[in-house]
Amino acid sequence: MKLTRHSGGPVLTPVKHHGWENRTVFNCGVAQHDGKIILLYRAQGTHSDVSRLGYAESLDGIHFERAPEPVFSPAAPTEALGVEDPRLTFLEGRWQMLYTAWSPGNIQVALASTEDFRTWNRHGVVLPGPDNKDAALFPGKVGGRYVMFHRIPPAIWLAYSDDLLHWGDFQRIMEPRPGLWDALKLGAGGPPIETPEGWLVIYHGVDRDRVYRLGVALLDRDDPARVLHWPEQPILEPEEPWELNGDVPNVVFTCGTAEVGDEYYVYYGGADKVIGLATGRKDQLLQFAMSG
Ligand code: BMA
Repeated sequence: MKLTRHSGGPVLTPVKHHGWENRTVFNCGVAQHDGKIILLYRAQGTHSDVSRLGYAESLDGIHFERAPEPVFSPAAPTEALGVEDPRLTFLEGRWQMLYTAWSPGNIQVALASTEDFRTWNRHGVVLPGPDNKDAALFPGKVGGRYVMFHRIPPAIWLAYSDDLLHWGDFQRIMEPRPGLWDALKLGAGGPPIETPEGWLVIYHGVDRDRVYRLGVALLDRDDPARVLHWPEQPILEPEEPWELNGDVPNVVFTCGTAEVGDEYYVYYGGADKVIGLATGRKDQLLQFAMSG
């Protein structure tokens, strides 16, 4: 099974007259809020490598209106080099955003929360570096605790918490698979999706040629450290010109999925420069996940 690309090409591209997003717009967290699909996306201008987060909203998931200014920018020494790759989960009555906080020599996981995507409570670094990223919160407690994915190279890990701020009980759950397309390193995509069969994870894998592809796995509902199914084939790989060439070549990279009717809408960065959309029937993706 492969995801199907939206036929109109990327749904979001850099804007020439916005200095903060005239070079790249890519990896985006996804929220479904007030009948809209909202993307909080990573953006860079040509004047610096620092990433900020832009806001775009849509009624149909395809045509987006964007805010003229970033809605979240670096505001602490821990994120002096940029705020990157947000993942959004609704918990405790607010949108919780885990993101990569980048500062010299340190890549850490930070948390901020919001009700309106404009005003933020910044909770600071929740997982220290020197190299920890690709963090996403599960959409509910499991066994009475909050759970998150994170990535200490090269594997996907879980961490648990009672209050979203203090994390522990770290568990390494998905390792690179020698000889396959995810042989070098892995990272979770967006929050896992709850299904009757378990937690559906869409993740990225990197091979020795540094090609980024997307794949799926299914985790046990009650003990997500148990990987139940893990097919060998990817569900999306760079093929389009704007996935093969951009700011970083050969990359498809997701931070979130929306559920629209009987389909998943997977939003992803193409070559670290534009945002694409690929969709798949829910039943087919779950069946594929369980085939591995
Ligand atoms: C990863 C992250 C992503 C990026 C990818 C490909 O390490 O930094 O934000 O999309 O590399 O460059």
